[in-house]
Amino acid sequence: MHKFIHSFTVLSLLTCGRVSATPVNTSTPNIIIMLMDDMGWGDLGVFGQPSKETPNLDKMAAQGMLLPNFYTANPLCSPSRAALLTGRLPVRNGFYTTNGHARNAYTPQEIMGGISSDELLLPRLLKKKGYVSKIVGKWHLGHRPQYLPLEHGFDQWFGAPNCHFGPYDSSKTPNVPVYNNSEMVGRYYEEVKPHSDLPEALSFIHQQSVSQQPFFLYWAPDSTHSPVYASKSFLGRSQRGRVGQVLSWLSVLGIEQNTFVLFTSDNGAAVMSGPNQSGSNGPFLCGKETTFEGGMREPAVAWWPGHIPEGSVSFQLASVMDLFSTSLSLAGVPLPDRTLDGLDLTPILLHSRPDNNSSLADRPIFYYRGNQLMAVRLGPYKAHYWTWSNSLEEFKLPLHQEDLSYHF
Ligand SMILES: [Ca+2]
Repeated sequence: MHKFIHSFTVLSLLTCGRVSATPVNTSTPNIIIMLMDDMGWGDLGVFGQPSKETPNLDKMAAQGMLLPNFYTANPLCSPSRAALLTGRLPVRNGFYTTNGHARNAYTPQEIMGGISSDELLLPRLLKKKGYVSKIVGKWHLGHRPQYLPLEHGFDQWFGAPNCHFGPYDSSKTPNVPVYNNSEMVGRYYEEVKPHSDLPEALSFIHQQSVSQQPFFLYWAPDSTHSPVYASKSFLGRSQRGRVGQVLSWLSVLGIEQNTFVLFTSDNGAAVMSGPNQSGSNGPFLCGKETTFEGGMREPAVAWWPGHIPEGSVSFQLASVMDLFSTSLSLAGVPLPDRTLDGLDLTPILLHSRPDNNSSLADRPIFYYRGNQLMAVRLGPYKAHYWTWSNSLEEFKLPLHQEDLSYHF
């Protein structure tokens, strides 16, 4: 109950104007990565989709930088998230599968494995500069105790190891557990509703603002992943508001000029769940699970008032893996001594000088599924080496067998 009272207080402050300003400390700016789930490139109004209304994201882009050529490292949740947090391709960090040619790694609720303990995740490295890190939302890098977020550098966690699948009514498939740090506090649809993450994020930001410790918030709500619901306050309305509430909260606390925010998605819209349970990939072909543009190209907006030029657009080829190196650069933490696939985007984000950095201008984007290199993009060109489609034998399988082949 205490948590909900505190969350209510935090939300109430949003309407009460600015509170005391925290001194700007750009040497260790706060870092917020907003990672949506299965949101497509075409789901943002700012990209021209006429049937989408995303006023807060459009405003975020107007105040920051739009990145139309931003990519994931894999068109499925788990390997994409592993790549973001390690700065490495799934074939390098080990989060991939080879069973089923060019299928994707994925962590269903009954999986035994998870992210390797040999991998260095972003929050662990940020700790070198005193950052306090919290993940709010979906983890999806393994649900066994040794794979959970607090074992890999996060200080706090509120969320679930998997999607909000269900609701289930069978004891054979119970609903997904939800954790507060290392303690399970309930299950989706039973004790916890899928839309419970925002107060946790706002409360964490407030706590860190008061303590004046730099923070890393990895906000990974999975509300845009099917099954899709609308909470009562948004039912029947197309306009969302949660991103706007986070940004407004930074302004209320007076830390907006000391907080770097990057909004993106883990993979393209799941057009196979359409039309009612899927987003839009705009003009791009196919979607989630594929290495066509609809599966790999993600909406992306960078925001840092006073540092990122307002209303700017960069066509730099960029990747979720760049968020690893970029965050370390912003925090002043040296890159770890290992092969990384992400690049430091700060020359693009902070100065808009892509022509001055040839290493960024010439970088390729690799499209993998499993350990199969499917395609490469370099500059305006994309080469497809291999594509995947269902076999005739698979189409003949009963539906439940087809689902199993998808998972593994
Ligand atoms: Ca996803």
